[in-house]
Amino acid sequence: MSDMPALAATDPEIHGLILDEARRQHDYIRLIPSENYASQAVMEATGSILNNKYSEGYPGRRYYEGQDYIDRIETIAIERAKALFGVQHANVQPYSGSPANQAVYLALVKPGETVMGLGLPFGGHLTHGWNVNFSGMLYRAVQYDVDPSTHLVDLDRVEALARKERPRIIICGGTAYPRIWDFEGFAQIAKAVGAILVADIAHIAGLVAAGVHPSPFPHAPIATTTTHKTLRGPRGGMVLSDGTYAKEIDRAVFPGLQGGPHNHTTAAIAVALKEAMTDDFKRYARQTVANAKALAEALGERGFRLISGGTDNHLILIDVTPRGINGKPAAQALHKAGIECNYNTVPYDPRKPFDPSGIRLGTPSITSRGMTEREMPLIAKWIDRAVEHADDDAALARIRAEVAEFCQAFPAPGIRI
Ligand code: DSN
Repeated sequence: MSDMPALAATDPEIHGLILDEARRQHDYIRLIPSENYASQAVMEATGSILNNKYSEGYPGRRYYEGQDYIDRIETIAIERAKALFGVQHANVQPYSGSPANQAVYLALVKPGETVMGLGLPFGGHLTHGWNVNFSGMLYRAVQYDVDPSTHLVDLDRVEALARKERPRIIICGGTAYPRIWDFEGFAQIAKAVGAILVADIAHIAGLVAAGVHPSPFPHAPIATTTTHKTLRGPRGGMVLSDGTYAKEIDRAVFPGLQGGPHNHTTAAIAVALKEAMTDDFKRYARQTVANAKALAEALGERGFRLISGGTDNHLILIDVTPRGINGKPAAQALHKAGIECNYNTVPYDPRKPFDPSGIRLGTPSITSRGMTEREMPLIAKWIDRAVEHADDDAALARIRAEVAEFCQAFPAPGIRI
């Protein structure tokens, strides 16, 4: 991070803030499950001269000249995505996960038609039909939930809702659901009601690519994803499909929704997909899940209330209210202690999203730094101490110092301090 001489000369203020953020990312235990550390190779592609080129259209069908190398880059990204996820069609142009979902809606659903997804308070995403999002405004959104006692998606409840509401699409996937998605079960329901199944695998794409979480394919004809979470690429999105709706999806991304693709991001996605094909990445994905399980177990032993009782993937959702604290002050105390997470609603939360009952933790970033099950009890101990001493700034500062010292032993990919 120190070798940015032009930036330092042109804009020392921004340069300094980037260095500060690099230091922060290095010295914190980063547990936000949607974040990661992209590799230096991904960062170099992201920061490359590809930023300078406009390329509206698709490889071989562009509206601007000078696409010889861009076409090759986008074709490589597409082919790698197809190979890694075992699909017939991939669109690598969506700017992120929300635009990827938006493109699928635009391709398949007419305004006013019914869409069905997991409600935001139960771990779904805004774009799965939540009322303040385009998906809940332009479409008739119906939302399934999780079982009130197990906090698991109950396919009987999903099926009953689907039979009653007859949605055009059913979305499965979420942002705060710590368990395995039964894509096959969802596909049976979608088939029974004549709906198209769309799997949103933004959080778990890296786990799916590595075979650590079941694949939505061949059960779902379409999956959307971001590229920067467990997949560890640049900030971007993809729509993957069996090809049935390839034309509609491509038209929806461009020209339906977006203009020129971000070619620097496309190249970085290609690099991340190449990295994701390696045995190293498979080990990384397995370790991410092993770490989440070990951290969940250690937190459970310390009396934390884990939603659904644990985790099958990279994330952990905790109701902290039995500890006499709400999610927001707990997350703020953890931040003061050098541990970064986000506050989050828990299923059937009586509290509001801006000050909910829970916190959400995840292991993609710490696993990228080489942490293993060995380190999880210590991290759980710090979390426990920080929540216990949430009002004691001196105690939090002591943890913060211990955490910063600990982090020095685990190099963060893409960050040279
Ligand atoms: N919902 C965000 C997250 O999971 O953090 C991503 O859109």
